[in-house]
Amino acid sequence: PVEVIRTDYKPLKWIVKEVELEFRLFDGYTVVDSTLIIGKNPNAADDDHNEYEGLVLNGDETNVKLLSLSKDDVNLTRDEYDLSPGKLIVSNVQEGSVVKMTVEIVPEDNLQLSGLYKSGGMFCSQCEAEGFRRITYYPDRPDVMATFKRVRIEAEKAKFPVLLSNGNLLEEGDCEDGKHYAVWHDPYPKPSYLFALVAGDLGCMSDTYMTKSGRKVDLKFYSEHGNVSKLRYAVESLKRAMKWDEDTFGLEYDLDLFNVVAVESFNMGAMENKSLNVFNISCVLACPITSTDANYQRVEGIIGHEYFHNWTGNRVTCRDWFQLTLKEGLTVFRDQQFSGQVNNSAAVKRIEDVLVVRGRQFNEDAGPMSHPIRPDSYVAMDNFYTATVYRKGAEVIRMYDTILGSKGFRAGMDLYFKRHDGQAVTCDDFLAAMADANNVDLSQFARWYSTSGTPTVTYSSSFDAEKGLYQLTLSQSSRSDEPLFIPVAVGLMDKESGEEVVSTVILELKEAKQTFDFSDLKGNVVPSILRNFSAPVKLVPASDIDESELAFLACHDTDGFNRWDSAQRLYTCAILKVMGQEESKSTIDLVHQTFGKTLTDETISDDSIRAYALKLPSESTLAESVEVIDPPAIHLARKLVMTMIARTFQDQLMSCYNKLTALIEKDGAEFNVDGVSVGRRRLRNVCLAYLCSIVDTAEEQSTAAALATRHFESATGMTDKLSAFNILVSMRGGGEEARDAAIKKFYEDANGDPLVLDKWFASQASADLPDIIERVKNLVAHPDYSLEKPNRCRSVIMSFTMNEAHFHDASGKGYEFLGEMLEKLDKVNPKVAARTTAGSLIGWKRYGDERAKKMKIQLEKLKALPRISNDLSEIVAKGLK
Ligand code: HT7
Ligand code: ZN
Repeated sequence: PVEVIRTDYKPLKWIVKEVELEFRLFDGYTVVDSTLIIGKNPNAADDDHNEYEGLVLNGDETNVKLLSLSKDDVNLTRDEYDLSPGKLIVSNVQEGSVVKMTVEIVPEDNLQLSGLYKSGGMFCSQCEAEGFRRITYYPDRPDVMATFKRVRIEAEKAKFPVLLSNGNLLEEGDCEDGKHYAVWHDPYPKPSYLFALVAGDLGCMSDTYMTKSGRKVDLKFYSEHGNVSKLRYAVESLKRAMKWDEDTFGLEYDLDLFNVVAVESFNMGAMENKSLNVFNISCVLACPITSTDANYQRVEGIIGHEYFHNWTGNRVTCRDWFQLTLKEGLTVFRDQQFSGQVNNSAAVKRIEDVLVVRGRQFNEDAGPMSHPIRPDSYVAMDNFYTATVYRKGAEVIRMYDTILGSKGFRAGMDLYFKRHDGQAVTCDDFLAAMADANNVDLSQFARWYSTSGTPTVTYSSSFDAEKGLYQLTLSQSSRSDEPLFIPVAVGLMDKESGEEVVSTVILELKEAKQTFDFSDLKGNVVPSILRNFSAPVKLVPASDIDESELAFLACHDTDGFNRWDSAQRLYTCAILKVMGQEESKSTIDLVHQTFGKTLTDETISDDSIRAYALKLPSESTLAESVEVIDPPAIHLARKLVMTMIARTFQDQLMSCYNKLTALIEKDGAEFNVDGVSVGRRRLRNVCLAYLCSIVDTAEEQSTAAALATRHFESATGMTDKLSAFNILVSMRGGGEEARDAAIKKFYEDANGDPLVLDKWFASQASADLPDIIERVKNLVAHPDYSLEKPNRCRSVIMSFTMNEAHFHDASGKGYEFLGEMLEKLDKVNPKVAARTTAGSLIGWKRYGDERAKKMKIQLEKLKALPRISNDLSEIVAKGLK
């Protein structure tokens, strides 16, 4: 495997200016003809030391069979071009040379789902990052932006009535032998990774959107015929996203047609191909019976995300793949803002996003896959579509917004588009636009792009009552040799009254240590630091944590995010003390005070906020707070604290549950995903989880099982049904019968729906049962299980690896099972195998010697596989370092 190094970037000497493609889709194979108009790269100076003189085309020879090649209408013989693994070099090209070729591919055999492949009966493509080279030979890199002048698709009409590609439909018609064709033209030059093709027998939901400058855009959403009605929410989400981007950034859609296609077999969530977005069905289909509120939110967020890429990614793209965060970090930030501003409360959305950063990105950054948001090297680019590039990348963009203010940020965005529309650029170009538009020096801020790891900000304070002076000292430590520019949002709360006396200010922490003064205070204060999670850092006190301050903020903070966060930190203290068998009475008392106040405080108007503030931190979040992770111990301690709280507040929880049930029933049958309805369901389900955690005796088990069963059976939508199911699958003793009945019923109700079956598998793989490994083995032997469907694979294997207490069973059986699965999966879909490994085995160093040894054995076994893929071998090699 070849390692690509960021600083080795060189522009190509020869590029493609225009391209024509013809796809003839046969049963069992596809023929692809291409015509490339070649030009000299204006971005390559004559003295650039290009590696090659000729036209360099990438191609995956294991997937693409070259049938013929010509230059300027003269067939080239084998000695007139250089074909080596991964590359085809055509020499003696000039400005305007015409290179033509014909290749054959077999989409039916393409189980990696990169390039052109089949999902069910339909053809679809996935070209990012380097899939186009699995379709034909081409300069498959993002800095080659060509006009795709004509893309002709020909296929059997009865089986593939819908033929789609990027841009506008130029022509369509019938051919002989029951075939038909369509010709597409995309006026916007684009890199090959944004090319897409779809052919299938699909149903369509159509709508229109009028842009603010009066362009009428046809919106066409395609799926299997039976699922068309489930596209409505995605269509409405798209219209909201189009409007939001116009209102917020002045960005309009630039073609008359926008297509979206739902595909079952897909490696990731969705893909922003120009005017032809392709979506995993899990991110586009939604209906109350099959989708949870979280599913609806995901549809809205990802529809927004892919649409926003039209400007941040497509119109302005990346020069090379090291710049991936340029488009992904920025677009995630944009989709987060969109979701927070449309429908949902901004604080709730912020909590949800920070949970992902802390739960996944911090963990990634603490392990062997740690990398800066702009990585320095890669072997398989697909391994770098990471939480760091996406989520930490979005936090970095958010910091520009925090530092410059929303007006300054908008000015920076405007300048970025003015300078770079139609170009392939770098993260430095983005930073320069932000700096120049605001006339500020952001050179220190640039360190965020090259620094891996999670920085720590330490705080201490003093108060001089006589002077009314409060001094807050912040210091930073990170892997950067020089200090980072960290915006720290701070507010001050009066200790006596609980009122906010200093509202949010942004402190610019630019040195290793800085003291900030707050004067004219009437009394001592409690600081609320890092409000709204203003920087992706760990915040720690210089001395022992003050639990009563946490309880104070959890009850009084006016910043919704920090109020929630303080409660989380307090719960964490309690759980860790229980785990370490330390004296915990005073902490538990504070937890009870906080929980009781949160449950009943009438000033909390949003039930989602209340629900999140009542929930204990997840096991993976708790793992971030310990040196050596012992998952069963974390699991047990969390469970003990949960049950303790549930017993203390059993009556209040039950009455809250009943009150919400009455409100929900009063609303009647109509299903809504507005903030109020979602909040009610969320809070009611949190109450249910607490109530059902009281299961120490057989009698309590049957009581809990009866409550969960009632919830399950009376559920009118998937949110409630799945919440109850997730509880029922772990029932033991007096709850076993209810558990088995629910498993049977959920399966029957699914009636073969793949997204519901995924939930059925995932929930069982996440169960807290002593024989879980045997159960998971049975799940992978189930007739509905398939390694060839990434969603199904994730629902069992990834869910099991996230079932930390059992996956990390001291016997090592969980690791052995995973090792066997990965060996099989790597032969089918190496990209999913690599992702699963990155998310599970490679963090072994943090799990203590005994577990580490056993996890490592599995990595060694994978390393020794005779035909391990590049994708997996990169992760395994990093994991073993
Ligand atoms: N830009 C898209 C990335 C993507 C992808 C990457 C590698 C392999 C398969 C893939 N499918 C989609 C998705 C996005 O961030 O919008
Ligand atoms: Zn994206």
